[in-house]
Amino acid sequence: MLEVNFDGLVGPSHNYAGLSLGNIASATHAGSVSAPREAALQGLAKMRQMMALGLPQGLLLPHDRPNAAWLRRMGFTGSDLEVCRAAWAADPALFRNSFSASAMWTANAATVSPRPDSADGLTHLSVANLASMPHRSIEAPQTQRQLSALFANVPCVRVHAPLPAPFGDEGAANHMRLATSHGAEGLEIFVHGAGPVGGFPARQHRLAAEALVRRHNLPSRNALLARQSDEAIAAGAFHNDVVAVANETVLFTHEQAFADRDALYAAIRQRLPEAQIIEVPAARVSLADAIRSYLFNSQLVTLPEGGMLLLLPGEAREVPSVVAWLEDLIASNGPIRSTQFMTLRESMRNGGGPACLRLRVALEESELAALDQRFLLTEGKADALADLITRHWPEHIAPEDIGNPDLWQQCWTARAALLNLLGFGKEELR
Ligand code: SUG
Repeated sequence: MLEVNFDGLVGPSHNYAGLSLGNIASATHAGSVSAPREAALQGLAKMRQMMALGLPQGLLLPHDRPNAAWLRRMGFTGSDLEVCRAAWAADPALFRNSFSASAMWTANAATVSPRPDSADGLTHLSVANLASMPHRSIEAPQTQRQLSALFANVPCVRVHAPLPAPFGDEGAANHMRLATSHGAEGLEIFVHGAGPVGGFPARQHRLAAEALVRRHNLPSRNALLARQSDEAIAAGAFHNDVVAVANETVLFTHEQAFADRDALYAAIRQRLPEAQIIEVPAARVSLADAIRSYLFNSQLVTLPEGGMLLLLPGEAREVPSVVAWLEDLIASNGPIRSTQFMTLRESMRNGGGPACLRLRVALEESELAALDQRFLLTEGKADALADLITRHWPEHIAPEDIGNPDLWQQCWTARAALLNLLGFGKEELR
């Protein structure tokens, strides 16, 4: 089996509205001027880099924004434009939720249990409900439509509807899988919070984690629940993937990521003796530095030629404790052999690093061929996308622009051009 990364293409409405409580980057940059065109090109460059490494790459599409359908459910009436005008006039804060490009962070699109782990031999995907944040709770219907289209002709894949609110489920960002290889039976770790910490919400609910284990048909030997530490949430780790990442046998984690790390490590070692836990001590990299640098929000990938690569955000190079630790990591000759840095500044300023921007799915070669190929990237498609983004995505969005109908129209037109380029009908994914 191989692992395919599906990155969220950054949408034309990418902006800094400060909508995510507990996400320090989002709060810090609230009210700044965004650069959607640059943001989308930065994300595309990361996808190309993955392909250059010899890894298959897919993409998920930006959602329809502003989301008039959602505003209509909130009681506004008329045409899409009329609905948006009325919503902006009545409640700009509500409107901003409908304008967010947050679907770009596809690590929050769904939780994926590949079929070697499930008792029924099926690959299970559960669309995340993202119930904790209004702007993110809007994503589920369009995400479900895209994932259903993507896997429509792959027989052993089930796409499940989101879990019921209020049990917050934020998808793969709080899920890690350890296995001797992508195709081997694996151990899945579901990480959850336990109530608000220091005014910040715990976005993944324990009951949601338990429900995912049940509906994905995971036998108890293949599933573990772990609680995020309160220190991590209070320091700004609003998702577990801000403080830990796993790939095959490696768990790369901060010392303070989990509430009871000794019990977790012991359970992992007991079930998967091959597991290699690379723990970064707080004495080397503080939680604050880990979150500032997004060290753990890196993509940890197995290269076709063997060995693992850590693909980090450029910001990690600006934090001396992280740089020093990475030097020692590479010198240690462990499973992580190399590092690369990507510029993802626009997404990072909203708290989205390399790992947030992708959803991983382990698939057989034959399943890869059976996917809806419109969601797979090739060099030629990447060139065409870059050209389309350059022509249609706004260069900048300032806070006051968000109420401008010309900008709404530009976003709708840009998305329509994208759907057309990739071969989707106008209403196919709405
Ligand atoms: O949910 N930011 C996202 C970032 C998600 C990162 N994903 C992972 N860690 N996997 C969030 O907090 C900011 C939007 C704004 O403020 O406009 C935002 O939604």
